[in-house]
Amino acid sequence: MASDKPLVGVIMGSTSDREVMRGCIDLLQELDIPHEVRVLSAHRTPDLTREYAISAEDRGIEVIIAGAGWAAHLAGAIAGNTTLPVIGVPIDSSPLNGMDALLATVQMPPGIPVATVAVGSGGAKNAAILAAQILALKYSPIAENLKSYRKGITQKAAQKTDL
Ligand code: RP5
Repeated sequence: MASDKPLVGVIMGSTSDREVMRGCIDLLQELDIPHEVRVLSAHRTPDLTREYAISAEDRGIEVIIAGAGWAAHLAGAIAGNTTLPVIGVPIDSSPLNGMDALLATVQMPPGIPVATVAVGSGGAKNAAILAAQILALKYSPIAENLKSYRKGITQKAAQKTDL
């Protein structure tokens, strides 16, 4: 992209979520989407989380991706404080293997949606692609990168049809 100003805010509840969210960050990089990464927690740093959500739009952020495990209120807490699209990644860091995070992230009350992707690292990657698809409506270089990426995975899958 011509500008390096972050369009996507990637936040996660703990530094321990970093490995799962790595795929998301790598894909944003691969698709050449300017982004920023922060560790924020709905429970441990509620004031900072609210401040991040409230200020994101004015700082030029257009999509927020929030990954959290256990009682994962991070994406919902962000969504309640901004009208930017929020994508939630339920992280499989608890003894319930992310089922708790999935329900906490996806079951938002009417009016405050969180676009929830799959649990764990697959979901983290899809969060980056979904963010790219939202941004591609406005930024043609991102639309082009997305098309090449899709072509790549289609070709790779097609090569694997003979066992
Ligand atoms: C959540 O609690 C975080 O998103 C993380 O998945 C989980 C555990 O955090 P740590 O105790 O490892 O910092 O808030």
